[in-house]
Amino acid sequence: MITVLAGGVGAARYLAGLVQVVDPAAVTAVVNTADDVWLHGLRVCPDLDTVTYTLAGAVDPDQGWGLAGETWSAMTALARYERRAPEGSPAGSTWFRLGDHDLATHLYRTARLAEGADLAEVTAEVSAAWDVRCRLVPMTTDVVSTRLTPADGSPELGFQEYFVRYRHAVAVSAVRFAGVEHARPAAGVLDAIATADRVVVAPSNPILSIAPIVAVPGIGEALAERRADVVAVSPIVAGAALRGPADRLLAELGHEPSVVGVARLYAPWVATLVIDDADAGRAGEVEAAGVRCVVGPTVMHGPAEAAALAALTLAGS
Ligand code: FO1
Repeated sequence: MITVLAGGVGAARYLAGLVQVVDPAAVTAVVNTADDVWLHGLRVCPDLDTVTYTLAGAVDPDQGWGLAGETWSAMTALARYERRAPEGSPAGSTWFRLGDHDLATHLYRTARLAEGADLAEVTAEVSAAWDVRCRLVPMTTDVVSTRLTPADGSPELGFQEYFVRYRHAVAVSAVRFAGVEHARPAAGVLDAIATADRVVVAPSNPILSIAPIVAVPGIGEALAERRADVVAVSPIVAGAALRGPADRLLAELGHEPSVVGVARLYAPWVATLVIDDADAGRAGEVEAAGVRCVVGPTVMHGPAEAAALAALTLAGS
């Protein structure tokens, strides 16, 4: 059994590689939900949906999120009302684009949650509807929301405002996960960590995607207990994030934006870090941080490289 801690696009591509080299039924993905957002009365879970659509072979390959061949009629129609919404009302806002077909997922999820189902049940239903054979589990069924403090003193931002509305161009002085102190791991999460042959930390943003999962009370402790079997893939290659703001955020929050910074951050609960060939010269510093270092090709240009990376993370298990 393999358990994977997963954020969005990088994790989804890693998982698509993993299911080429192991039986999908042996894989559990514990997925970040702290970038979830409520829009137009709907619960949107971007990381869960990105993983689902990618494993279903239905994701938009260029964006890495949303559905291939998507249409945008609802967003176009909504824009008519956006112009009429009172000042300060988010009603009708279109800065976060929900495709017509993707909307069906949010309609279904929101309806089931309103009926009293929890997010873990709904996630299982949604992934089954897409014929995904891995088990996808939200990190928690409680509400946890990433909030970012802009360095210029302006008001705190929700994750998607920071990420999408302001295109992560805002310098940040602090990140918190509102509600995490009262959150409980979703059913099956602790067991999946405790019983896995290997736990893999996917190449996801350490601050925005992995830290919220580890911050759920009980999950960080469970990982530390399995430390010897926890392998992470660095999302930082040659000092830069392959996508998104991970490198800038690490620096803004006082961490070195490099494989060494990632190793220091993960060291309490990760025994092995997989770094890219481009960073081979820093393997000694990774090991000096107390983390065994494996060097290899980590950049997933396509399915073949994703499968090879997955095999590298499982080597020796
Ligand atoms: N990312 C964007 O850059 N712009 C969008 O309008 C946008 C909409 C969106 C809708 C559904 C969904 O599942 C993901 C969406 N994303 C969008 C991606 C999302 O912001 C990121 O994948 C994650 O939250 C970061 O992991």
